[in-house]
Amino acid sequence: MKFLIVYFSLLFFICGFVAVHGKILRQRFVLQDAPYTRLCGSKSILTVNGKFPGPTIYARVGDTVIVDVINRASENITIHWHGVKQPRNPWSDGPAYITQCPIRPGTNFSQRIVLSDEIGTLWWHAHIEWFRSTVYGALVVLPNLGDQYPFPKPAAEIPIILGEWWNSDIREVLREGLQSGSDFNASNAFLINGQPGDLYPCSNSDTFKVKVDSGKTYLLRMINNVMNNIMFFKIANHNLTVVGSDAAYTKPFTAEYVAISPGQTIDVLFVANQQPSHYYMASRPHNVAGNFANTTTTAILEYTGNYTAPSSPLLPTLPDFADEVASDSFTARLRSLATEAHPIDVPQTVDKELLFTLSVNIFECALNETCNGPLQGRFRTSLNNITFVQPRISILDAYYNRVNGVYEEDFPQNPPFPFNYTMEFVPQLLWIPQNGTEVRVVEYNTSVELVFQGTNILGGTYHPMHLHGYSFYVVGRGNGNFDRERDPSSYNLVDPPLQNTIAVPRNGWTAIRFKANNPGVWLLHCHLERHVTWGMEMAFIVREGKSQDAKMLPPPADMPRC
Ligand SMILES: *[C@@H]1O[C@H](CO)[C@@H](O)[C@H](O)[C@H]1NC(C)=O
Ligand SMILES: *[C@@H]1O[C@H](CO)[C@@H](O)[C@H](O)[C@H]1NC(C)=O
Ligand SMILES: *[C@@H]1O[C@H](CO)[C@@H](O)[C@H](O)[C@H]1NC(C)=O
Ligand SMILES: *[C@@H]1O[C@H](CO)[C@@H](O)[C@H](O)[C@H]1NC(C)=O
Ligand SMILES: *[C@@H]1O[C@H](CO)[C@@H](O)[C@H](O)[C@H]1NC(C)=O
Ligand SMILES: *[C@@H]1O[C@H](CO)[C@@H](O)[C@H](O)[C@H]1NC(C)=O
Ligand SMILES: *[C@@H]1O[C@H](CO)[C@@H](O)[C@H](O)[C@H]1NC(C)=O
Ligand SMILES: *[C@@H]1O[C@H](CO)[C@@H](O)[C@H](O)[C@H]1NC(C)=O
Ligand SMILES: *[C@@H]1O[C@H](CO)[C@@H](O)[C@H](O)[C@H]1NC(C)=O
Ligand SMILES: *[C@@H]1O[C@H](CO)[C@@H](O)[C@H](O)[C@H]1NC(C)=O
Ligand SMILES: *[C@@H]1O[C@H](CO)[C@@H](O)[C@H](O)[C@H]1NC(C)=O
Ligand SMILES: [Cu+2]
Repeated sequence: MKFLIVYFSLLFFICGFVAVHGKILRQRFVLQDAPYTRLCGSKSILTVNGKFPGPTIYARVGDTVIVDVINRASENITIHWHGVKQPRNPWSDGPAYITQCPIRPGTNFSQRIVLSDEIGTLWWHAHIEWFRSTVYGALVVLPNLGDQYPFPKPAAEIPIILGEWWNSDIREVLREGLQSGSDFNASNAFLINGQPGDLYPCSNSDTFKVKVDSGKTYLLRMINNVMNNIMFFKIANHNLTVVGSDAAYTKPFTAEYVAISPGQTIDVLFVANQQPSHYYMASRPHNVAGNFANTTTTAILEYTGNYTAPSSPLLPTLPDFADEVASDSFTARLRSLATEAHPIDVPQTVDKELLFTLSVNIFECALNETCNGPLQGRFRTSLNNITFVQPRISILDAYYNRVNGVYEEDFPQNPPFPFNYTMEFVPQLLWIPQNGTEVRVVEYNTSVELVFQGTNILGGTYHPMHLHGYSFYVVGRGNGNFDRERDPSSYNLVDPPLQNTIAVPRNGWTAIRFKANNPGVWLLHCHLERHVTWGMEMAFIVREGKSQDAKMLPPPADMPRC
């Protein structure tokens, strides 16, 4: 009896303290510079374990993965575990100067990736400068042993990671853009699993190929790590059935193509039910603003068996790059599975209503400088008219250790100056934002509704918004200005999708809800790299609750220092 009590209190202590429910796994990530040849040229890129894309992490629901990140590269680095909520553990989240200082060359940091209810496909990527262009990989969260998928068991699971490739050094692309104030150079190619496919110059041998057996069902775990575009994806002659997104199951729906945001994951099934042959899978950007290359990346689906393959596989017809309806209507079809076995928990009431505008702006050029952005100024971006200025130490460090002067707590709950956000010609007086390192403080357990409102300043575009530390329910979306009187009546509070990244339509709005039950400092940002670079980010500080399991864990001893 005594033994049992000790055992139970020990168990309680362990669970209550580190919240471990599954297994503890361990993995080594060695950051290194590696030479790489692509598209008629060679350059040095930053990689993990010399691989591009980096290693896939496999885990099961509720596991904790300890990743020893060892920086043997020439650059400061941080790694973010995209879509992992990290309950009470913001220390390992990864965004540079938000939750940690960079891991400097020659140093290391053991990060704890604490999974809870995530199930399906997630991923990891560098979260500093533009290094995620080559430092990324998949994080697959399988069901617990003995649990089934809520869809037909696939014969195989195939990761499809979309990427974007520049022939130049990525540091130069970033530096040049920042210096000139103009848009960044367009990329040279898009990639599927690190390969451009054979429609680009010198790329015949650089094509990802998948073998399939006639009649079988396959699961594609799609991840969009493209830097600056939503992507369309399609397989010639094969329909796709969406079954999950952002590590949550969805109500299955069949589509001829997928539209996937940077930061988003989508799990799709397809059946190899066509004439045995070779078929292209293809992906190309959806873009309505900014520099981009209208090019197509391909992979090849090859049926097994004895047949004569065509000299060139069939290429699917993707939606036009400017087709906003094709992109929006796909995103609008996502719904949570919401069954007894996979219930959801949408906040039905709201304690805090927030409205954030998303704008592309300009700064005037300094007198002694030359700028090539709009109106001879510099591109900036903002949330509620504040363009984020990176602090010198991490906000989490400053918050936890009460260091003054690093950030301010005045991030506005509503736009500081309401106007017709989607009007055709926004007066120039409204184009210039304000500098700030501003956070929004939220009390523990608050039920938050956040409405993202696109603006038409400098033309308007879509914004894939990503929140760290949480998944959120996407309860509503629409065109034009959000109307608090009218629009909530059309919310879906029954089976809204649970996402960590959501594309807010151009000149439209999107409403999300989440329960602020994960204390810490959590970044909110657009997942278009050009927009983050120009300042489209802010952080929430979610305060601790009273009970022990509502408090942050203490910082790890090997936390990098600035
Ligand atoms: C990390 O660095 C510390 C200090 O240099 C060293 O003691 C430790 O062995 C390193 N850990 C790993 C996993 O390399
Ligand atoms: C960006 O594009 C310009 C114009 O084509 C070119 O001169 C410049 O070298 C490019 N920069 C990089 C880093 O590729
Ligand atoms: C794909 O779905 C569309 C509409 O749902 C249908 O018209 C078409 O026949 C399907 N194609 C294949 C190859 O199954
Ligand atoms: C974009 O590429 C597609 C496929 O190559 C082509 O059909 C289309 O005309 C291109 N659009 C523009 C505006 O270049
Ligand atoms: C493949 O089919 C051809 C023509 O039908 C036949 O000559 C050949 O023997 C077959 N090969 C195999 C491995 O079955
Ligand atoms: C312009 O002047 C500011 C201060 O007046 C200085 O910080 C900046 O470095 C100067 N820029 C250039 C390009 O000389
Ligand atoms: C806002 O601007 C749009 C586009 O010009 C216009 O259609 C709409 O009527 C305006 N809304 C209001 C409330 O003025
Ligand atoms: C943003 O703030 C700047 C500086 O205060 C102001 O000039 C501008 O009008 C504001 N824009 C909006 C859209 O509120
Ligand atoms: C905003 O801050 C940046 C430094 O991050 C500075 O270069 C710029 O001049 C500031 N602009 C304004 C309008 O305050
Ligand atoms: C959090 O809110 C829920 C109601 O939504 C309540 O049942 C629970 O007790 C609250 N927890 C804490 C720690 O405040
Ligand atoms: C690397 O990070 C450290 C710590 O913040 C900083 O002092 C240093 O300037 C950074 N190095 C570069 C090249 O950005
Ligand atoms: Cu954006």
